[in-house]
Amino acid sequence: MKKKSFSFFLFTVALVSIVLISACDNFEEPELPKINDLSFSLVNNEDIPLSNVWVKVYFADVKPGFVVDSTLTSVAGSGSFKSLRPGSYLLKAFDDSNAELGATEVVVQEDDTQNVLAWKLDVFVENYNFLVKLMDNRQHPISGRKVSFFTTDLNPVLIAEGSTNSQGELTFSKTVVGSYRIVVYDETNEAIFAEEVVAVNAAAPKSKTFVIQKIFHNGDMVITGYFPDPKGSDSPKTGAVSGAGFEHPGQYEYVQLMALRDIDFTKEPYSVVVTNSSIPAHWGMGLDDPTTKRVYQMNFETGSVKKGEFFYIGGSAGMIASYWQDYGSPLFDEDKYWKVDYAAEPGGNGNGAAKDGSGLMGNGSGAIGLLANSKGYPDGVAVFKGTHVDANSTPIDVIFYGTTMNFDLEVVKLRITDTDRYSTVNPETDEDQSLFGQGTNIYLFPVPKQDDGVFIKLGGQVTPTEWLVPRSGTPLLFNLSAHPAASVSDIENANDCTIFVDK
Ligand SMILES: [Ca+2]
Repeated sequence: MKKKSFSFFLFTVALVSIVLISACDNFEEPELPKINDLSFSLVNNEDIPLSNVWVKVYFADVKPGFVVDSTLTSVAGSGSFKSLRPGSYLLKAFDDSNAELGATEVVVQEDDTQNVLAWKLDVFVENYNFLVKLMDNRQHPISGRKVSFFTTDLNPVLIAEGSTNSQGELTFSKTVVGSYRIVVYDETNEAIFAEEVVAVNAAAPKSKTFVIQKIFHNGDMVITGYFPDPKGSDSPKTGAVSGAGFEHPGQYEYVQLMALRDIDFTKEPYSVVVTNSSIPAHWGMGLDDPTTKRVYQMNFETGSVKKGEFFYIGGSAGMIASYWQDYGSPLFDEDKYWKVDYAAEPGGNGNGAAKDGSGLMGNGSGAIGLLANSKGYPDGVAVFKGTHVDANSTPIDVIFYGTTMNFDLEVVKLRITDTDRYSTVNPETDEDQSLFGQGTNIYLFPVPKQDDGVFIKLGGQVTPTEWLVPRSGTPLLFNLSAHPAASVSDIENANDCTIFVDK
């Protein structure tokens, strides 16, 4: 009995198993209802996006009055519905007062990629052409600048963008009433340069002008460095012997410049005037007093320079980094360096006495690192077109170096020009300020540590018309004792040297 029961049990288990297994084999998963998304864009007959429109979706056939879903169009006139079964639907658009603007039938397809609807409605939308104009501070148009129109929401939406044309203009057509943030990009068209929120409506102006301030200069050449205090004697007489028996080939101080166009000095002469630790009356003071050492002029009347090249004017040694003990530094190329025997010869055009014993440019004293922390008076270096410089002459470029403004503006009348650091008009008050020391014209470039042989690289980035990056002044320890391999690369191609941008 027991045995039979057990056999029956086994049989039953086997049978049930077979039934279960076969049931599993035949089981069909019920098909999930297919659901798709429908996205749409809504414009009027002028292709103006219809924003803030309520769009409701209804079943077209069954339950026609039943609202399946609804959405508000974005500022770009777009919207979407999620999770619609394939089939026929009716879309209706309503304005903000719930008046129906129009309707359209749409079939949601099995293939979800088909479910994109471009929908046009015959609706008038008030709109305007909005003009953005970019000009520099000399009223020249600025072309090729990216300008963007954004909404003013917390999450701004880009409405349109483009580049200014040769007139510096960009028109945003079909701009609907609203408030927008206009973004003007910088020269790289990446970073924001300026932005402003404007209202667009019937009463508001339909244009906006941005003035992009540029740092214009007036130079055919600019001052890019100076070596006012070489190690050892600054201004020995040619042939004098010092150090460990070194016979000086000339003097060692010089100014570095960069040409911003090709210039043949035999046809177009220029001049450089420097002041020296003193209170000069004006750049041409030597014409009034030939014995003064407060100014010294050096002329470019020979040779030529090429656009973007560095060149030099200074002591007749023509050495890059003066001397040390019994040997001199490498020389500048002859055609890049204008030699002036400032120890023996009076200044160009009779402007200033020979500088024997006093040096061309003033030195500082004390030190913080490679810079002096004290200098009695600021000194200046100015470039003039032509070789006649008098009290009324205005330079084409000018720098001043020092540690403190210390002179009497009633006595010292050194004219400046518009540069990266000085301005003939006070940018805050619009008052004329044609002299160094007046108004905002108080920028001082650094002074090298005394008698250590420090060159000042002025740096910055310059084009033939403007400073893209203003000059500042970085010291370079530049003497043969510390730097026996001194070369022009150190002051022309290294970090912090002035960069020419030809545009
Ligand atoms: Ca000196």
